[in-house]
Amino acid sequence: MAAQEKKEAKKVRFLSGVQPSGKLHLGNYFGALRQHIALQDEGEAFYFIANYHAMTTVQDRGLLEQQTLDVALDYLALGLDLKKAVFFRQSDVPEVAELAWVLSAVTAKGLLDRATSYKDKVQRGIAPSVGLYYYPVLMAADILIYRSHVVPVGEDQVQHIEMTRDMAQSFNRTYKSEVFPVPKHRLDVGAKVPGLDGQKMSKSYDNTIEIFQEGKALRKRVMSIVTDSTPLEDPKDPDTCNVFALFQLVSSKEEQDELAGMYRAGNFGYGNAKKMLLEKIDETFGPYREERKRLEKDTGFVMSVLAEGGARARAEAQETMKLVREAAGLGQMPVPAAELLGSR
Ligand code: AQP
Repeated sequence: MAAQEKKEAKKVRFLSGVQPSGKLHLGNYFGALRQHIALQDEGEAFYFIANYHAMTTVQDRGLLEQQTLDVALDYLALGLDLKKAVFFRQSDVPEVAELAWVLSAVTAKGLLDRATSYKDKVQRGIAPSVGLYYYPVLMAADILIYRSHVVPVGEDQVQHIEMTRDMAQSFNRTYKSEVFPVPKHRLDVGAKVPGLDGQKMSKSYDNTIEIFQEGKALRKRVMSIVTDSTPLEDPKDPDTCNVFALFQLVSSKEEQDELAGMYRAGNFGYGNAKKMLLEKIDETFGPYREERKRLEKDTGFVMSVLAEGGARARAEAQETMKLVREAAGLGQMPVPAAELLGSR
């Protein structure tokens, strides 16, 4: 790449987040985290732990704190480089809630009514709170407050990015400004990873294989992947099998061709395919497990990383909010109350 092109590429800003709503799983990894970590070398990367979002389902203080720490440990163990990426907790940038309100005023209710993720979640029994309904507006604020260009996500989030584009354009149009770039989504190969039951792998569906599960617990999960009832001796179709879909994420093209051949030849049971999958999962994530265990003993370090990332992210967010306030006629950013009162 020529020096000038490299300089241009550096200007792209990536932003993404993951909810601390449970243990991260292969869907989160292959849909999101893997590309987050790869993209830290391609531009400016901002990644956050979406603890405000998780409040719609996690309403226990200790659990939210623990799961937030777990997400941080996962990212760091998997190779997030703090010299390259800004990594922080969503709640360390409270300005994002202010921007969500501003955006809600220029967003048609009908846009949110069309959100399929909200409908799916409610159908699955998650309480239909105002917060859950409002999720796409807060997510748009998460993206726009850093004036991000590209949002690396899994397929389930694409509709929310489309909504973010609408909200950015609506704000710019309403206030005759160009405060927000209109961001795009980015998908990886694992854009829709199936769970044990063949539906989208999801923390809230109890159908996950966790990234850092190992030993007996991992084996139990892999062995419980749902397959059809084709008899052992009959040929099988790899393209409709959940085990094969997951195997494709952790293996080479040659290994996939070999396993597909075994399926089609018959006299090969799903149990054997599951064992091969288990081996590949161990091979893929084994090297990161030791690093995670090491970091678990140093949570002070992890918390300090988040605090520093939060300060860097907040500085950026406050710059955007100055522009937003000016464009919308909301006045200047308020001086901290203690500072103001102290000077009287
Ligand atoms: N099955 C999946 N395949 C591909 N990508 C996925 N992602 C989630 N599941 C899959 C991507 O992971 C990122 C973080 O997701 P999230 O935690 O913010 O929320 P989510 O999409 O709602 O993930 P879950 O696991 O389904 O969480 P719950 O059950 O709490 O709602 C996103 O980029 C997402 O696309």
